[in-house]
Amino acid sequence: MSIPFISAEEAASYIKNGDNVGMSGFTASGTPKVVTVALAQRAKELHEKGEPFKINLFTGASTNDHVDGELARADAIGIRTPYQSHPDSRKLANRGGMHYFDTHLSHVSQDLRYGFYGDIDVAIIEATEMSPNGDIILGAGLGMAPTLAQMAKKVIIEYSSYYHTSFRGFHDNYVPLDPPHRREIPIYKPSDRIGSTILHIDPKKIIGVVPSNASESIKPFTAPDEISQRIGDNISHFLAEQLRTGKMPKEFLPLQSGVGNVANAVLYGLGENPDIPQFEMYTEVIQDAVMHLMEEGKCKFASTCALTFSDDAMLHFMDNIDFFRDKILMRPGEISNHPEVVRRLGLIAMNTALEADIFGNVNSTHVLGTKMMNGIGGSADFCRNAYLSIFSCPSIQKGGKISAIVPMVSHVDHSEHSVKIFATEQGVADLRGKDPRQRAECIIENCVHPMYKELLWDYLKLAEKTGGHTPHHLHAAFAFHETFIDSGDMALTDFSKFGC
Ligand code: 0RQ
Repeated sequence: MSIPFISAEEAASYIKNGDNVGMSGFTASGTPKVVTVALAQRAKELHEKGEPFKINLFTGASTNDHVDGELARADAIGIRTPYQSHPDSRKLANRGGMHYFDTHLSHVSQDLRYGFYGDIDVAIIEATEMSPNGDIILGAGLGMAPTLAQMAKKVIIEYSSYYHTSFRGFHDNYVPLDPPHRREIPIYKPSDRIGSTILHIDPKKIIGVVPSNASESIKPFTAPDEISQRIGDNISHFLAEQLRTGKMPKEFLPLQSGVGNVANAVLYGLGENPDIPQFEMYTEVIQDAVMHLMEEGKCKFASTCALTFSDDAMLHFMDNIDFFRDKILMRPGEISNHPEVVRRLGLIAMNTALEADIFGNVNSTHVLGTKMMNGIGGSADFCRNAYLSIFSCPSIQKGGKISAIVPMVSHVDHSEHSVKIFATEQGVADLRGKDPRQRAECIIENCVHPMYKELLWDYLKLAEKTGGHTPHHLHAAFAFHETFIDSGDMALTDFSKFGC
């Protein structure tokens, strides 16, 4: 059966108002890059004629400007899940212009198969190789592609010729059976392959193939700043201490690391610490740092959902692809983040907070409790089930007008029950085995910026007057946030008006 080449505009014309559209990829990597631009244009033209046009958008994680950016600017998104990080999409969510529900990345494929969100009308899947019988080789990120290939009623292939060497052999396509037939996910070490290098799509469902030559458009990471470096050093010293004191197996354990500059700096910190042995990763994204650590021999293997390399790093990867062939496996997000595997392998999970409270509850998503930043992503898939869950962030933001440690978080993503270690550039709080009062003392002493230490001791004293197992003074618990809203500076908080 021959599958026709079609234009991006023709492909977009098959997508109808209200369709559930699923897309391959995870972060910018492996996501569509041309059909979505034509789709946004179609939406704008229909809107100009007064006709409604919005799709419901399901992806593996965040995407790129070609997906979230273009479609948000065209006001063409009805429902959005599970994660976004584009400024235009963030704005749309925060003004209530789309129904964004932020959910665990490991859940979304199975929730689709369970029928929670209806059918997938159209899937757009990036392929880097393809045969007429519908066998494809995916690109730099899988996301939900295997589930979409099974479920979608119609499929559009974006055929990328950007990569000059083959990705064949890097993917591990696998879809678990659903309850009550689910079996164990048979991954016992990060390098275990359980699925197929090829993704098969029924050729009868494929509407057409759209050529593309676009890169992932990922900007280079900035060199780690001093604060990120100090956070990285604090975490690597802490982990070396865990090894020395036998709280971690001497072989060390696989690492998971979130995205962003702090996460990149933490990995560099681990790479440079001579007391940290060679390690493996079981994670959802690998960034530039991991590629360098592999070349230096520090990182032996990485299981991931995507290669989130900057464009320059991706070219370097492609030029040296044979070196990486036995060191990287890309899996669907459902498997890269699977709680069963995370618990079995005993991961060291390292993720980032926007704010934490003195008891160790973490807010990773909502600025001042209301404004969505990105979403929970895969952070909870890992942190809840890890051997050691570490959260970190700079102790202050906006030149000190915001303390990242507050009396009570304004939104909870990761509760005190899941957060074992908290780190800032000031130091590390080991919360294991501590009751709420001890946790508060440990966090204030080790992690809070000197500008805010006395204020938080004052709050704890005030809260002690109310008592309880977790001491809080509910009238004063959001005084930091309220002071910031009123005056633009949390440091001006005055607890004396509450009787401190
Ligand atoms: O603002 O952009 O105006 O400078 O928030 O802060 O310190 O640069 O942090 O880029 O590492 O992102 C939690 C958002 C951290 C991210 C979060 C302001 C700050 C700055 C960004 P500017 P930083 P990062 C794997 C795992 C959840 C998902 C996850 C995230 C901007 O790590 O989305 O973990 N995590 N996924 O000034 C007000 C505060 C603030 C604040 C920071 N307390 N109040 N503003 N900012 N703290 C990835 C996947 O799942 C794919």
